[in-house]
Amino acid sequence: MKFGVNTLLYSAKFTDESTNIFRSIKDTGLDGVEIALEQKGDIDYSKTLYKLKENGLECCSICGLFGENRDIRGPNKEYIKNGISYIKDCIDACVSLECKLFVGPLYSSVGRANLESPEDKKEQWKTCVSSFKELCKYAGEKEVYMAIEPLNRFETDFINICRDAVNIINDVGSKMLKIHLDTFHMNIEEKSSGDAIIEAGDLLYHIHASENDRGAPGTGQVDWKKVKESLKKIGYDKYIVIESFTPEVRIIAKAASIWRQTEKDANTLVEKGARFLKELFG
Ligand code: LER
Ligand code: MN
Repeated sequence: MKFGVNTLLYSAKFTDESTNIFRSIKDTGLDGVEIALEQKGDIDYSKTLYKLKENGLECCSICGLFGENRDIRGPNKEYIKNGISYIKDCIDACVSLECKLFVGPLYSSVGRANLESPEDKKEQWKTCVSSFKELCKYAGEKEVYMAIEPLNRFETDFINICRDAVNIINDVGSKMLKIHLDTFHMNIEEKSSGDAIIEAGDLLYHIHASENDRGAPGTGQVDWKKVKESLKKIGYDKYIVIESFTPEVRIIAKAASIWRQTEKDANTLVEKGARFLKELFG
């Protein structure tokens, strides 16, 4: 098992200057950084890779940011095109950063949570499967996996539970598509986070560790004991990435509905979370 942190804890937009957080990330004993890439060209990949290596870290994953106009489930054709081209850019970024995994709610834009008719939903599912087929071909050529993250009901109406992710992966039928589970979302949507992890099994390629209040892992109501037992049962040996937010990063605070401080600052949060997770998983 390896541990990392998502850069959204420190800034909304990751830039070349953001690499100055690597030293303190390394000091908390973490192994990797999940870079939230807003768009191609935001960073010099070779400089970032150099800075990661200089600090004894790796890019464990790139996480996608899906605003309203990036949406591969349609029906808006322009949004589908934007979504596909952005995901391909992120896959290219993974290659440049020597990283094998692109993660997040790739299937739709975050915050799109509507009451769709069954017919429209069926059509969107078909469109999404077809977009994923094209993307999986590209991902296969680049040898980068994509792991899709179910989100809670307030952030999407499309893929809320692990079963939904398994279903779309089966329909796409590619080995490049995997599952990414987030303890915050599971805590809201699953009957049991432990059972969801078992259901994902070998398809589970990524975990976001986040409390029920989006604070430091280990300080809230998430059933970490069950999470740990299930991860052990399936032999999970990949990354657990702390994804938390503070009101300091204003744009993300608004997007993730973070209205109050759970810790003094981002560094305290990541230190607490890292200590807890490392102790838990021994
Ligand atoms: C959003 O709630 C989330 O969990 C992120 O990982 C998705 O971008
Ligand atoms: Mn997440």
